[in-house]
Amino acid sequence: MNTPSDSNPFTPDTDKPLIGVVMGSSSDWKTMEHAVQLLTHFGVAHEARVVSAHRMPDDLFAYAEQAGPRGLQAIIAGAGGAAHLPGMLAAKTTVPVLGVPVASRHLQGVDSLHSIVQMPKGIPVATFAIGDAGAANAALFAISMLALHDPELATKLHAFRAEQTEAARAMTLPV
Ligand code: RP5
Repeated sequence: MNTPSDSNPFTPDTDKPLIGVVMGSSSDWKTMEHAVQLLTHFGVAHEARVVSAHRMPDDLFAYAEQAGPRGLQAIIAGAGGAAHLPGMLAAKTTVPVLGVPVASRHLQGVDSLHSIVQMPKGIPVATFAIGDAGAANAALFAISMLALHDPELATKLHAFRAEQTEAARAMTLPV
């Protein structure tokens, strides 16, 4: 069976990634890099790679089957259009799957959102907003889950929230 490709141009695998970031195509990177940037910012061990549900289904199954044994705590999966990647990962692993709908060319990601969010009862995918905000929030959600058992990470997360609050309070309007 094929294993997930390690020849893609994205972040190099760490020795022991806690979070897997996968996407259906390199064209999803502009969206999914927002998740990777936050994981990097918080110092969370992660990996990022292309795992296409339709173009490399054997790799998808292998990735999902190996996710638990490899120690992944969550998988952030982004895809656009007929976005089956998050749901099929969730079908093959009990590692939490966080789905990110990528904006599609013709339907602006509404198709992606519906494809990811409308899972059948029994196979959950936590679904986030379409686009950059969804990718960033999926990473923050994964970080929140890890922070439950990592006080140092929890402190960083509180500081991040406090910075955001201060930035919002400092906002001015042109009137
Ligand atoms: C999906 O098809 C991918 O997640 C991507 O959003 C979309 C288009 O892929 P490309 O044709 O740009 O490779 O599988």
